[in-house]
Amino acid sequence: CILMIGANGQIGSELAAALRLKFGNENVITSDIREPQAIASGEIFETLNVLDKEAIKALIVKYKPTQIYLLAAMLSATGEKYPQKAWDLNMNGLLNVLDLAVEFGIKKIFWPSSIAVFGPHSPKVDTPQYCVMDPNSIYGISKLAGERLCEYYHEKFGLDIRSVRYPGIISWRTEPGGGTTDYAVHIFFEAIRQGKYTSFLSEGTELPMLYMDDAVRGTIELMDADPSKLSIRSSYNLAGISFTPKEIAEEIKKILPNFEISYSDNDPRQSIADSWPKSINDEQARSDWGWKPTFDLTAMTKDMLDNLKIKLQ
Ligand code: VAH
Repeated sequence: CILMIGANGQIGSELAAALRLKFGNENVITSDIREPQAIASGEIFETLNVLDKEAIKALIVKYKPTQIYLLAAMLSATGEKYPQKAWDLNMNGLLNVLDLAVEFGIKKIFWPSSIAVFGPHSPKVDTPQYCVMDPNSIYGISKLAGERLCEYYHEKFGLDIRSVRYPGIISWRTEPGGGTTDYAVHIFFEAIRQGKYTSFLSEGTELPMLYMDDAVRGTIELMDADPSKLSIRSSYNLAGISFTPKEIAEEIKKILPNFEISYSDNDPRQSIADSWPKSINDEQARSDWGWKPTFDLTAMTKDMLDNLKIKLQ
């Protein structure tokens, strides 16, 4: 079975749903620091603090998982408010899972990295798999260190750990919390709720993004891939669609002509966004395991608004 740690978050909640569909409810044990609003019948949930190594061990002994997905982390914007807590959660949470995976011979591990591992001196356009990486957010620093640990545990202990550098993820089922790319989710919610949105990132701030459906499918494809094909054991670049707040607002106006966007300035998240790439080269993932995104800006915008019209009515 699969043990998922951090299953209530933006990615965890949708990855859990996809894994339940693929493997059955009884084979997906979800966990997070607190109970979710609702647990559907047949779903298995355990409260778990990823910093409590004994508690993780107890769940491994109880359920004997063959795979662990570690999605618990503090994202970039919240991390800048509580850097020590972000480092502790992101690093010691990962180390607990890595050590227990070696101790119990867990077959496969998934751990998400982020385009936040790139920094001011990384190439901004078509950012390659390998390049200068000088992240200056505690979140990015913890993800870069995490990538080094993943590769080390693979080389030294033979751990089959797999990872992708997610761009900003766009989804409608669960609102994200504490990220810099969250504007690109909130804009859709506000477009339906208010017909207008004030962006905390400037109109020309281009960032790499990926629609949740593509992110979930790509993650499962990576986990299903033949390990001999995987040349990267730090974390794979993944690319979807790069756009600016201005461009996404224009796309929304094609469906909601009265939508209005405005911009606030000197938001602390602007400097985080400015340190990140504008677009990502994901050639290695495409050639190693056949990665390919399917949603473009138009398709993503339509899917988001169609679903939010129902969800928010
Ligand atoms: C964040 N959504 O904004 C996350 C992600 C690339 C962005 O890491 O912190």
